[in-house]
Amino acid sequence: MIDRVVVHVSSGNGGNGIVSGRHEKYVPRGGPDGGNGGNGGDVLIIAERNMSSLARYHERRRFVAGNGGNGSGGKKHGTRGRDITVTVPVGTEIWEEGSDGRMLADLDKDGESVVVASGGRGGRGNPAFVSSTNQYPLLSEQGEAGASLEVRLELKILADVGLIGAPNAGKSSLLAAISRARPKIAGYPFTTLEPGLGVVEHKGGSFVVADVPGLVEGAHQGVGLGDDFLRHIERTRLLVHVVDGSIDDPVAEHRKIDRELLMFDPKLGQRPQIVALNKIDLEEVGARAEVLAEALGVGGERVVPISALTGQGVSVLLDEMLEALDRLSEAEAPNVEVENRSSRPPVLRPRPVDEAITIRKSKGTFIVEMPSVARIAAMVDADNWDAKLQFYAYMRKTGVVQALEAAGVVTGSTVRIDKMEWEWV
Ligand SMILES: Nc1nc2c(ncn2[C@@H]2O[C@H](COP(=O)(O)OP(=O)(O)OP(=O)(O)O)[C@@H](O)[C@H]2O)c(=O)[nH]1
Ligand SMILES: [Mg+2]
Repeated sequence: MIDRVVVHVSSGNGGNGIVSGRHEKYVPRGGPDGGNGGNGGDVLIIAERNMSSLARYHERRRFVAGNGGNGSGGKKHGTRGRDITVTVPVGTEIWEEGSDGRMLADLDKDGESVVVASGGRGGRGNPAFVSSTNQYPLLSEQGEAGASLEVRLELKILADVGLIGAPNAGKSSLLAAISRARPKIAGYPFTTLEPGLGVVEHKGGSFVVADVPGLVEGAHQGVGLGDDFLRHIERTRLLVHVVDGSIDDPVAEHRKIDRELLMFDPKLGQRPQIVALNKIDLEEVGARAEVLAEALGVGGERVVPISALTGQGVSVLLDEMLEALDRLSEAEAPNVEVENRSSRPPVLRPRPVDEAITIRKSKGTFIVEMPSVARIAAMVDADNWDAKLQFYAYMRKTGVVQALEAAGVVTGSTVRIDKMEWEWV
């Protein structure tokens, strides 16, 4: 089973750099002092081993990081935008949504992360434009826009908990009681033909439970529905053995099934197990529940009397399941990993592309497409002749003027960069 969800992520815009500290005779040490804009926040996705499904993202699908603050005078830089971290289970693949979307990352280690949307860089303030020929720049840079994209998260779900038990014991009823799964439930054996999964959310934790067809004597040799589905529970970490309290000898039945497991795979026989003594809502079961629980627990297993039908005892069972899984996670986590948590795997960051100058001609207007220059154009004070002259010099330095001339710009042509439009002289 694959859990799949598409989320929308947006990184923050960079703040603007500003022009400040103009050269005026009465300002002491009045050099350029416009602050840089702060970088926009990133959206990161990080793998976390205590998560087991993407269930929460079926409800919350938009993740927007914060914008960087604008710079201000006195070389005060803008604040950095707030990052947003999306946690996913270990094993989640991150894809760019769309027909030709590529895989951005395969987060298969705890703590591994990827930046799916980098925050826009903050624009530089005017001190960055100081050169030997220009001591008092009137240019600054607009913050880079953040990125917006749709990202598909995909997780192959492995169940944490396997529900086992004899046919008709109430395994599917229990799955229905604790998750949103809606398996077929009926009063005859072998109602369940295929394993089904449900995601359980309980007290802030979440885990995946697999419901499998009932087990009978000889199952390990293919009796009943065969042993195919047993493979599904081989990879679970915890078993919940559902025992029907209303049959003649629940204790013998429980033992019989444990033996089957052991014969199918000795490792399954050693898997931690919680016994759910089911159907205690029935009078005859309720009356002997205590005696049965004691007999079922002689091997040291936890026994929780429940009714999958009325919900009685189910929350106690969930507490026990969550606790057992937490204990297992602790035991499974190798010590080195804990020690190394501060030196997490490196953050994967998509490489920025190199920039080219593109000149487009539309209805007689020459349109310059070059983001780095456009960001400066966006900040030019159109009423300030000196600033415009400086911008022209900057365009010459970056090769824009040459590119425009090569494209056929002549005196009188209209040129546009970003919002700025003027007549070529
Ligand atoms: N009274 C009572 N009946 C229950 C309870 N849990 C399940 N049942 C009934 O027991 C029957 C079998 O339930 P299922 O949930 O289909 O049992 P199962 O273990 O999934 O059965 P298979 O899929 O055939 O192995 C149904 O008639 C249920 O309504 C319970 O707590 N109390
Ligand atoms: Mg069933």
